[in-house]
Amino acid sequence: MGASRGLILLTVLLILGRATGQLSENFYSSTCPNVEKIVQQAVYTKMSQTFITVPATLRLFFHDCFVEGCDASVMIAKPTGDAQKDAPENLSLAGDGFDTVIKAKQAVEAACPGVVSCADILALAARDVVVLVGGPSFNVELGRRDGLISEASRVAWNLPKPTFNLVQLKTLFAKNGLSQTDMIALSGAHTIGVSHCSEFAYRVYNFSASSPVDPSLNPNFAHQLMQVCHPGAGPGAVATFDPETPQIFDNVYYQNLLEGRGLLTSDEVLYTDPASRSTVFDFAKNASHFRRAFIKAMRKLGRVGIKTGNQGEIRRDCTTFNS
Ligand code: HEM
Ligand SMILES: *[C@@H]1O[C@H](CO)[C@@H](O)[C@H](O)[C@H]1NC(C)=O
Ligand SMILES: *[C@@H]1O[C@H](CO)[C@@H](O)[C@H](O)[C@H]1NC(C)=O
Ligand SMILES: CC(=O)N[C@H]1CO[C@H](CO)[C@@H](O)[C@@H]1O
Repeated sequence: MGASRGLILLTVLLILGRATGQLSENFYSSTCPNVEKIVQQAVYTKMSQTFITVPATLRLFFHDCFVEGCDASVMIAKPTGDAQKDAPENLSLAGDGFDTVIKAKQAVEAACPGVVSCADILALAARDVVVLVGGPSFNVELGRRDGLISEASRVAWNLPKPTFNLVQLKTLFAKNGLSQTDMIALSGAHTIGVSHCSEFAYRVYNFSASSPVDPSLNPNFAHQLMQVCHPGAGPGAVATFDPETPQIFDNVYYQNLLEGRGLLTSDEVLYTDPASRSTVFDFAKNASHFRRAFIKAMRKLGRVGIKTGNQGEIRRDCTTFNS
């Protein structure tokens, strides 16, 4: 193909891309050129106050994208108490994730008012927290608009449950355009952060089973979990997903699965099910394979259910709709 025909084709593709509502990495290059630096600075400041910023922000991005799409609908607070974040399935999203986005938005508004969506700020912040704890860096596509719907009642069937088996996990991720490999790579986010006992204690205290301890659990690990989640432990009791390196974004999560040290059923099943085992094994043995797959999956996650063009709005305050 001649160079000029190639150029015309490229131009046509670019125009079509815009028309069909695609994102682009340089979306704010003329309207808010420093947006990435501003968000990164706000994330860094927040993280130096509390480490919870890191897991909380990453998880918030996932929940935002899986319910209504990546449109900051998870950020909305309503006086009626029936916004997305109020659903029981928000599984106690830590307040520091919300606070990170609110602080970053304030800093961005001071430089370029009314231009950058909360959805894009959350996507940037999710990348930044991963980088801050040793995870892979990558370019974030931008141009999302903020959504106009946030309903608690629409959360339940859109988020995975910790009791899910491989087919259930695969089905839900496929509904969002994510492959089994994407799902396994994104589950690697469980290399940081914690879970409350309520999400997994049944794996060590199931008194209706002939053996109350899930046989796929490593016996020593099961013993630790029984101590953390003993029947007198309060509702605040938590266990780290990756007890080895809970504050480092590495592939130890997968190495733990090989040893029966997956905290949730939905973690361990990735290794116990022969249909996904080889990918877990690969990520456990080769950190760069995991990092590459995680980047690809995060960029795909960031395209789920996006609003572009004149859909939605650019919220002034991330926690309320413009009115
Ligand atoms: C594959 C299906 C998934 C299931 C069933 C699941 C479930 C859970 C559960 C039950 C918790 C504990 C919540 C609590 O007790 O406070 C949790 C925490 C967490 N999840 Fe997931 N998750 C999944 C995928 C993901 C994905 C794709 C990401 C991000 C890319 C993610 C990021 C996190 C993080 C960072 C935490 C720790 C939060 C904290 O320490 O505050 N998870 N997840
Ligand atoms: C407990 O074990 C029983 C018998 O194996 C099983 O049917 C049930 O689903 C288990 N409960 C939980 C919460 O996993
Ligand atoms: C990971 O895989 C790449 C090729 O995909 C290879 O070059 C590299 O040596 C592997 N690293 C380890 C630690 O096995
Ligand atoms: C951060 C946040 O809004 N968490 C809420 C999650 O849902 C429970 C009720 O199920 C609320 O009590 C939390 O405040």
